[in-house]
Amino acid sequence: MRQSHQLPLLGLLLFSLIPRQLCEICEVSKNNYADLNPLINTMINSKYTKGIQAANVLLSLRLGGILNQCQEQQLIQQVKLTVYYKDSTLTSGQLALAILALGACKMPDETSIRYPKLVKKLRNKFKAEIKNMGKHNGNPLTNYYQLSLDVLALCLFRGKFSITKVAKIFEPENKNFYFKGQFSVDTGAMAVLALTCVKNITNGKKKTDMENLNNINNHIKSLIEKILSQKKENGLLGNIYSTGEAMQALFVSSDYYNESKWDCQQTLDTVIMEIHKGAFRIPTAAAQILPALMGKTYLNVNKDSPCVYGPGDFNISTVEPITVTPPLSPSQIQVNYSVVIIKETHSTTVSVANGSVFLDVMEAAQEKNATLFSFTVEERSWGPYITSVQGLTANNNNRTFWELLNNGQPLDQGVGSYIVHEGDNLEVRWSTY
Ligand code: CBY
Repeated sequence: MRQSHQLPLLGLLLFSLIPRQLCEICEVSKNNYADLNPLINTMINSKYTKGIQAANVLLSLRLGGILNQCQEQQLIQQVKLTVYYKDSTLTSGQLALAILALGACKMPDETSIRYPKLVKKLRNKFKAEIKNMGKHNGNPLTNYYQLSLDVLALCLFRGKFSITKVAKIFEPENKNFYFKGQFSVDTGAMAVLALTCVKNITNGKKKTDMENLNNINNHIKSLIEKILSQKKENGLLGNIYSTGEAMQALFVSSDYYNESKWDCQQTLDTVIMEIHKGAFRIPTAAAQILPALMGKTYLNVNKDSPCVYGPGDFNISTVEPITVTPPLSPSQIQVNYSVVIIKETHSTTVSVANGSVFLDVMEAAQEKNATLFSFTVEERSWGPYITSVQGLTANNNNRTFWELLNNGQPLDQGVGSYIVHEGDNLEVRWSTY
């Protein structure tokens, strides 16, 4: 009799001792905020936060409540300059990101940002994306990651857009969710955030709204399934660089999957390990992972909610970010490099200093033979991006790009960050995505 009374109590005690492994939002606990310092240092101290990169960084640090007002002012100034002076050259997603960053929260004496004007500009850029899809076989000017940022910003800042059109564009089987047949977790995650915002502001009173809501719900469910199907054994979602945004998507859509399908803590532990290995040395990479680690998502952007200022729990050093690269030994290494255009291959072997990146190899090859190995490069938010080789230029209208490979495998880093090793077989290949 007494025993049967004790059993439920024992059960309760055991249950409370089980660590909460499965959760809707898991985040780094305040005691462990030191784990985030490398990310914050990379963002705050980077001399390389140029142009629109500052928007990524500002958005992230504001969501985390990490900046002090002086640091915030500096970044805001940089974003404003980019928006006002580079306006016509900004892509739709870059403008969307700038709006999200500027309006992430409300500063005590905020007056000067004219959101309606910015939002109208974004609407026009979004329209141009759709128009391009009509003209060029369903291919937008940029890509679906940026169209998702557009819809997210339009939705959060009360811009006009057609919900019916959004429901139609973001059909999960659309080719723009895939690169070379592989589902893009980054793109899917951003689309889930955008669609969730649209869902939240749509009331199902009218019949068309009901239909749209139904479609949007189905899209979110299917995108979440696709994201979870890209979960790796160590808990990463897609690769290390898509995991932060995928976590955000999973946070806001916990009604759409069974909690046994995702062990958030495992994902978090792997990401923390990667932080210490130096995986997030690019400011944009650090900016994209941080919000999720602090339990925040881009849906927390709210231009009417007061900004939170730090540093509270952070101990930010003003010294340079620690570089984890081993001290460069003066020795040279040999690597093979090829340019592949359909069936034509041009190869060479070059010698570069130990610790060099892919771009150094391309430069060395170009110096050896400017006809075969000439190339052009453009600065993007993740660093240098190869736009043309041998005068042949990548083009979004026909989904062509210069793919980077080593030993036949596509790289998950760009030319400015992939560190080459002795004997690598590097390749830039004319490809379609
Ligand atoms: N941002 C964007 O518009 C980019 C969106 C994005 C989905 C992005 C990844 C994800 C992100 N979080 O930002 C993206 N890449 C796209 C859309 C593209 C295509 C660009 C053309 C277009 N339609 O807009 C394309 C051509 C398919 C592409 N990425 C190519 C490449 C290769 C670049 C090679 C080159 N020519 O220089 C490369 C290196 C893959 C390869 N092996 O060739 C590549 N991308 C990589 C590795 C990445 C990751 C970068 C990781 C890193 N550490 O540098 C990426 C985060 C990203 C940037 N691409 Co793309 C994806 C990942 O690995 N998780 C919005 C804007 C406002 O900033």
